[in-house]
Amino acid sequence: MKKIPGSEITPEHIYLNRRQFMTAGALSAGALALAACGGSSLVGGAASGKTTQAQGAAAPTSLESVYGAGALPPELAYAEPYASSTTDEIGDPLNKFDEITNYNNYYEFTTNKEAVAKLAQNFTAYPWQIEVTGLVDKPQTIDLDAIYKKFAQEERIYRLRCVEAWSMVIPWVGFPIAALLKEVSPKSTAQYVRFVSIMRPEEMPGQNAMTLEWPYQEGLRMDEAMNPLAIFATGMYGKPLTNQQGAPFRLVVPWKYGFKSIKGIVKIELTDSIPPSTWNTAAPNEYGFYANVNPQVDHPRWSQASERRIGEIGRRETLMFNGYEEEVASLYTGMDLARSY
Ligand SMILES: Nc1nc2c(c(=O)[nH]1)N[C@H]1C(S)=C(S)[C@@H](COP(=O)(O)O)O[C@H]1N2
Ligand SMILES: [Mo]
Repeated sequence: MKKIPGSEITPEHIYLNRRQFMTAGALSAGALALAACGGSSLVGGAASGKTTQAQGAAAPTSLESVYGAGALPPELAYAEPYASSTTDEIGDPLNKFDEITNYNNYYEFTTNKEAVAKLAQNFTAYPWQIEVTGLVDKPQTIDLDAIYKKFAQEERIYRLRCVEAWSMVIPWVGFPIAALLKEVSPKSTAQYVRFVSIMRPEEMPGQNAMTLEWPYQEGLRMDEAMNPLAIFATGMYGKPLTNQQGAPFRLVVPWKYGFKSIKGIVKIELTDSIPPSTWNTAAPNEYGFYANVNPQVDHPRWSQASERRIGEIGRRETLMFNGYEEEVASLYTGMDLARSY
């Protein structure tokens, strides 16, 4: 057995202990000062531009300049990429910061994975607001600053498995979807959660092409969204998300194919009917609503039995539910996984 029991995963390997973050924050204080002076590329995406303005004696940290002073817990304010571990909970090494930020699927910019980073450089990710609406008692539009103040950000090291059969191990920073949903008091009639990405063709050249229907949309069943593994990510390696990763706010659902992990979310709607999802709409015979990682159910055009881990030679076997079977299999009891692809 490669895997450790799920009961051990949560407290010891997935949740980042606040203390560890604080220790690392203290260690990287020197590096942070250097980054502010050099305007270095250590801070990616939207953050790097603002770093230059942050020079001088009373300069805010790069993260404060992005999120507003005090918006982010100080222990998360790293200049250097930081993760609490060098591997995930089954011993797979983390992908490098540069690998994760230079090989991306974000069709709003381009279908060329290696060109997303550059095209996304000038995207305006801050300020940002998210509308939470639909079958809830307390609909609201939440500012990103408020999200940082309200929800403790924690590290989650997850495998990301794209339906195209490549994968990475990524140390996200974020918080459970369940925490945000609780805040808006879902009505008992709410059965699904719909997520909608930003529509901004003037900054997203790919939206001027008809590659997909815009804006990008995704959905989860309510119980899937409430599962503790499902998170909203706001950062990675202890830094804010880069634009190419879907800054400033995206979904990460590690047991499902990557296309479910929608980027640049501006709207969350609770509904009583199954929400449309972009890839399912584009090719319903190839991409289902569930999209659970399953090595036994092939894509019509390729095998899903194995995958190419970015940075490695050769292939790895794909794990059922991407290795999170113990945590999520019970969500699908009685369902035909081959049909509910
Ligand atoms: N809005 C939006 N979200 C998206 C996509 C996209 O094109 N647009 N691509 C998806 C796909 S196919 C994958 S594999 C992951 C990739 O995330 P990464 O680039 O951070 O690795 O984002 C998903 N989220
Ligand atoms: Mo993907």
